[in-house]
Amino acid sequence: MMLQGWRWYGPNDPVSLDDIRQAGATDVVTALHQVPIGEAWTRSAVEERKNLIEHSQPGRSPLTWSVVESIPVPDDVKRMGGKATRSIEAWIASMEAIAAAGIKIICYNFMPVVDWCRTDLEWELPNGAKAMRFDQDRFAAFDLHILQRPEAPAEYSEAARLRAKQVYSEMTQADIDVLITNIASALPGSTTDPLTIPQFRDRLQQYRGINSAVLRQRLSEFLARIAPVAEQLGVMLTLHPDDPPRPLFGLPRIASSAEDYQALFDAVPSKANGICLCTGSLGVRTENDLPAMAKRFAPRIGFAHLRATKREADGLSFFESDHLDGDVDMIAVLKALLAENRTRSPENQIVFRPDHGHRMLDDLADTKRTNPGYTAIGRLRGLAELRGAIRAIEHAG
Ligand code: DNO
Repeated sequence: MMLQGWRWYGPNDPVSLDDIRQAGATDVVTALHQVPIGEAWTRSAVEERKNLIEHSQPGRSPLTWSVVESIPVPDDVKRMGGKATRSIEAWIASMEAIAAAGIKIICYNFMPVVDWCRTDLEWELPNGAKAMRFDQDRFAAFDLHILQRPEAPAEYSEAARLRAKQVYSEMTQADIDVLITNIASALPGSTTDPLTIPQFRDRLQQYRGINSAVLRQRLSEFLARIAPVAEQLGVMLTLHPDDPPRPLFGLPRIASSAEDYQALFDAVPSKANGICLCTGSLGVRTENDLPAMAKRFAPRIGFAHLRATKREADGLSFFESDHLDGDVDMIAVLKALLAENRTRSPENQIVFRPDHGHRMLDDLADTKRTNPGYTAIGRLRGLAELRGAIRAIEHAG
């Protein structure tokens, strides 16, 4: 049985631990979100959070904190690699604190400047629920007209520039402010700093000369430091794919395809070097065959985000669909993960979580505080669909 996980943002999350239990999840995925990026997590802070999750309500169905998502990788590591000594040492100290508490899976990403990126957080679906969306024209409007990145015009076709101009001309100041917040201010759970537009421009400047080969090298240097320690501690490091899986703002992204992951595993063969199989992120790229990737990288999968996205007509825009109804063949992915699990011992089973649920039913109330994509009800629907599919596959043998 795959372990059913649920991302929890900690004591301030409007979704409670009992909500998680009622959704049927057993494994909590969380981080010490209150610790500033680059600072080491202490053993006592990790222990305290673990106690809160596992022992705060005696008699309740047990929950286990099994995955840390994420220890943020500070910006200087992406720019300087192995030379960012202090940041790497702090990262290792956090990993040691986590391992000391018995947590064995760590999710991280290596996206420069912006973590996951959406233009719309409340896009209405035909059934009245709200989904997150990446609209390529709105994104280009931000890049060309709000950020006004000097190299941007040369990177879009003339038709794309015209569409972006049109979209921008129809935006009110309030629309512009929302777009800036969505893209630059770091969405919940992000591992990058919130930035103002001037800070954003400044950050991009600092990445001059960092192409994909250099960024790959930086990631290898980082892993060369952390993987041996992880191996010793019995920790699996799972690299989350780029979201969306392509370069943004002229910045390289290097965890977007099967070739990217193959290059990573070739560069650092350590068995601690793993993947967080995020079907929603990778699924945005047409050539990513997710069932094939799940099979090819099976032994390296420590953790999975089983959500689905649906590409729109332009091939670049997409929205978050229902978990079983996106572009990805979710049933085939589940079959591959279940086959891998059968080869593993009970303590090494893959943890998966539903992801980016819709805002729906009672969560639509104006008074309801919800984190974008992390509503209780939308994710409960996603998890229930996945669980049903898993049971059916297992039953069919
Ligand atoms: C968004 C998430 C990301 C993810 C990090 C992993 O919903 O998938 O914030 O946690 O990129 O490090």
